[in-house]
Amino acid sequence: MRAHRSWAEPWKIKMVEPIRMTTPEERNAAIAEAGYNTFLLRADDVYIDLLTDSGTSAMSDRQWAALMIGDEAYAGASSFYRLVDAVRDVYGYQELVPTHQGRGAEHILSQILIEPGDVVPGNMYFTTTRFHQEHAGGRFVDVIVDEAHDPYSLHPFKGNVDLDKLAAVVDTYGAERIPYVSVETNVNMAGGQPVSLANLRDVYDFCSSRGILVMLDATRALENAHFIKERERGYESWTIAEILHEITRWSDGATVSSKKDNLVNIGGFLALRDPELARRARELLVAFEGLHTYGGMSGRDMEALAAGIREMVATDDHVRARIGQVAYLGDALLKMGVPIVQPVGGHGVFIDAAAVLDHLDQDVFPAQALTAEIYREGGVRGMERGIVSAGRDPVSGDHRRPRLELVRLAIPRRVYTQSHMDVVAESVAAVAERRHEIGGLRMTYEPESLRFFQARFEPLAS
Ligand code: P61
Repeated sequence: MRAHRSWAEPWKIKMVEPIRMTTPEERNAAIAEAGYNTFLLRADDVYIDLLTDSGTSAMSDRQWAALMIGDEAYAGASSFYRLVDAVRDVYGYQELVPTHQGRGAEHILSQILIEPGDVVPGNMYFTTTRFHQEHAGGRFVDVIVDEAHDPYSLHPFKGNVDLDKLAAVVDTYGAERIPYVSVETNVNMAGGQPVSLANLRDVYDFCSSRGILVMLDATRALENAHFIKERERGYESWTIAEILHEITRWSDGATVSSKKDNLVNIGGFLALRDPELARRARELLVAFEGLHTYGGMSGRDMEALAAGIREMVATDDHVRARIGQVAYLGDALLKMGVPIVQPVGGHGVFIDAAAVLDHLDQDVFPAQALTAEIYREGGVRGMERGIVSAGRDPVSGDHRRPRLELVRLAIPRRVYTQSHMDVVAESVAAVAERRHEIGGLRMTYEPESLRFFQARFEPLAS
């Protein structure tokens, strides 16, 4: 029998950034000061920062070198054209509309396509995506498969669109009220769960025959491609680059936050096939983001982004190691008996806060409380992904009550080591052990939209 062989990252570390462990007293003070919201902590008070995988990746030496050749011309910078080429080669879209980050692209897309009263079906909401759809006068309707709402369903493609649900939405509202279907790759709020190629093809066939566009949120399409290679029959021997092309093939365009797969700290884009749609997008772009050849990024940002896009598909080992690290943390937590969303997704591990704190009602924000407690325990910063993130229904004004009440530990790319993951797992397990001592929270300040970013809380008197 062949001995087990470990994998390792296809890079070595050239530069380090010191981090500091704080004392329990410092952390108690910091989290109280932050209103029990990890978004409001100072990064200096955090030991291992798993708040997000967005804009937190480590760039490669090639990307840093690319920064130096950034062309800062206001119009027509050579860096822009290098970015256009990278997006065409790697994603296969001809029309590039650069934006400062993902939500800039969502804003432009929503404004050019959505009319007041329209309905936008999608495979689970994402906070900023839904905000921009509603801001444009539309309404988001969830058409993801039921399994996505079940933390323990082992369905290999929990990001899939349920075609029956989609057909029912089209029957109810009519195709003319549906400007596009929004399909997210590696669905963030479901736990980083992939969509299969078969499903993408079916959705595209269904929509194109009814004159409905399909717009991908391709923010984590690379990570989705990895799961297709691992789980979908017929693609085992395809390269990640080939699978990525196949993903985007079944769409009319995409919004991308380049702060994730693309390995940069800032940037994003809207990519389209239709030149006329792109023309309309550029008209808005110059008002909201910047000129159509930079859209909110500097020349050096675009240069590093073009390099990041090529680098992410240069070797399949990159994404394998990235997701391998996420799986490592997931396995460690499972071994310690911590309930997490399964299968473990692409960009982080999602703890089932409803199960850990099953003595708390959803109205006292169990995931928010658990996130704060994980920080207090060992300086590890995660993020609430439950009732606080879901916000209120704009019509009824009530809390939306998602079935998933989660704490997300998102892993930045190429930043932390396996030992950091061990420390995180031990720290979370220690919190889970004293779960009965953990009480709920009361919201003391609630912003009107995207409340989770800046809301404040205090512990309920026990
Ligand atoms: C994140 F708490 N994600 O996961 P922008 N689409 C998708 C995203 O994941 C995404 C954007 C669009 C973040 C940052 C963040 O509720 C939150 O470049 C699938 O951030 O504008 C961003 O891209 C938006 C954290 C965003 C949140 C919204 O951590």
